[in-house]
Amino acid sequence: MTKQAAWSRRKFVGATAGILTGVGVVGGGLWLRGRGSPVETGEEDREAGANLPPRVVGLRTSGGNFRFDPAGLRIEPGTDVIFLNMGDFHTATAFHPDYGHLLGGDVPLRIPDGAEPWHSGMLGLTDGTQFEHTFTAEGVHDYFCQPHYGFGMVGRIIVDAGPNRPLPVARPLSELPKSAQKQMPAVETIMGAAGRSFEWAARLNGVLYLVANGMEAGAAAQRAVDEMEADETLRVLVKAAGKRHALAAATDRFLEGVVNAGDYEDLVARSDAVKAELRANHL
Ligand SMILES: [Cu+2]
Repeated sequence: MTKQAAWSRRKFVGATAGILTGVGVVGGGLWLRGRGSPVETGEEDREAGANLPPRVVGLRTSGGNFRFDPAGLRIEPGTDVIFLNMGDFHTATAFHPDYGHLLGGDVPLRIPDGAEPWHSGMLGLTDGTQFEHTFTAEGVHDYFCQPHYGFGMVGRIIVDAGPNRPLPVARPLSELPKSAQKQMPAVETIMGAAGRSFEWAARLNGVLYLVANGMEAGAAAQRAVDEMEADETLRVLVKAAGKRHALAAATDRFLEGVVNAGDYEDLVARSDAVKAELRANHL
């Protein structure tokens, strides 16, 4: 199931109100964990997730470096993922033999048997700036960017049906070029502690996405990313994932800032303040 996502101003307002509620739950859970209290269950994680911003994978170009941001993501069955072009021209395309023509040869199958393949089209050139796909099949879904495959622009989304299921198995990396092997996150990375930082990166992109779509559609996403130095924000947050209580607190304030910001300049100022605080705490 594939559709173009369009957020109206009204949806934006509703969604940001939801963010505030969701963050209270998640932030509280993380604080408890930081203090050595019982770890929240996957169920609670899922309930909290319902109120969070959408998961958005950025398609990025920075200094000759082409990448999906985040490169890995763990989701539950039925999750919509938005692929958002944040500069240059990119695609998000499943590794599936149907798309062999896009790479001038054979493309190996690297999504689960029977899963629906997807191809965004050329975002930023012919098919708009964003593409949405609903992931239903359990397992490892590998994908690539057509124009930047040679630079190793690949990503991995794992659909995980819960803690009682076996660890997902990826197809061998040896069938991919070296550059792609280097950028593909390991299953263990996505399923382990680092997966949490991928999740936050996708949610934070989701915030930027909502803000951008609330202001003006399309090109505003690029402006939001540029002006808020999202790259730096994400890097700092990912690095902070080892200190989760601080990460949760900072993220709470960042998202509160999004909800309460008077205008775009105010939002940027609030974002800068959170980043400065993270830096001051050596995160
Ligand atoms: Cu690309």
